[in-house]
Amino acid sequence: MQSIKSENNTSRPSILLIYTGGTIGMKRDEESGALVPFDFSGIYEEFPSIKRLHVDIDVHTMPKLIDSSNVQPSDWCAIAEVLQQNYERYDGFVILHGTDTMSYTASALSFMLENLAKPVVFTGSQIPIGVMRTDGRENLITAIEVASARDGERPMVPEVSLLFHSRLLRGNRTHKGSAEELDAFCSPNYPSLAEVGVKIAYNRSAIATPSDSSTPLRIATMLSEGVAIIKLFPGIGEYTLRAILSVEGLRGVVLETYGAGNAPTSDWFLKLMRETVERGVIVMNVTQCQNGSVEMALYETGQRLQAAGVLSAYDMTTEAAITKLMYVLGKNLSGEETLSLLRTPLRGEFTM
Ligand code: ASN
Repeated sequence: MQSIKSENNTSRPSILLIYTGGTIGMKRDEESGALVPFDFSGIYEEFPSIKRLHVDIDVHTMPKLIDSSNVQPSDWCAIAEVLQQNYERYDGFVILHGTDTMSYTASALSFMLENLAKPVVFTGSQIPIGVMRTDGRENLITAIEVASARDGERPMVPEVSLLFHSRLLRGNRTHKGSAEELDAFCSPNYPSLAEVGVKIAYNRSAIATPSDSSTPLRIATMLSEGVAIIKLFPGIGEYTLRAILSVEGLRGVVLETYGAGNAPTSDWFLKLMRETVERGVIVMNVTQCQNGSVEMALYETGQRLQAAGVLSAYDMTTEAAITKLMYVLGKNLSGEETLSLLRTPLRGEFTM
């Protein structure tokens, strides 16, 4: 653990920075020209101004730095364990993560961290830290400010959030919407937790009320395998869909449907959905639209799906739906208890 001590010695919040990889900590490899991760201690040299923040920061570098396209549920568990081991010692946590899958990791962690009462802020960058025009510097510094911000006696943002460019968003509401823009993340169905301008303007009514801080943090590291995402398209074939849905060990599916949760009404399709649900596989209905909610009662095409036993995911992102499935199925509860957790917003991940 590397310590970066603030120059100001009055009572300061303490932050643990957890570095997992991604562009924010990358430099160009001289030989191949590709971006490769470097040791995070190099970032401290890039940002001497961090010393001037009114915060004490320790750095935890994950043993294997990764491009986030390689992230696995085992990495989410490793991050959760670092958080649990250090939970009591710090006021807040900043997780530096690649942007490509940051919304999946932020969503997964939002579920896995039970009784969370402290800020866990994800951030990263589109331009490597070593490049002059990097967006990483602002993102990192603002994330540290957010993680250490207080609202009287309590942390300002006691939940899993994602800070990028000019907005602080609820982690499990985010989606990486742009491969090029610096404003890369959106929160299609939930307002920003804060807008970052000259000041950081917190939207208090959108921020979660903290869990009881006397209840210890629990981490859920049993995440179910056997889940899949299926995106419908006109022409999707029975043979293909049947093959996917009959995979051995399948326990849950996120079905990306059209509009307000609509799907074909052909006999083979509805029969296949019914058979799948009757086999005990959970099918969650998420819309392919950029924003808005599933409302299966609206059209016959949605009603038929509902009658086949498909569950509404309301306005959840695909990232939140698939990670919630992994988390809830990982608990190995009864069918009824599983359905009840899936139908309940656990961390503000959907609005009914
Ligand atoms: N490929 C990188 C990653 O997700 C992209 C980034 O961080 N901007 O790790």
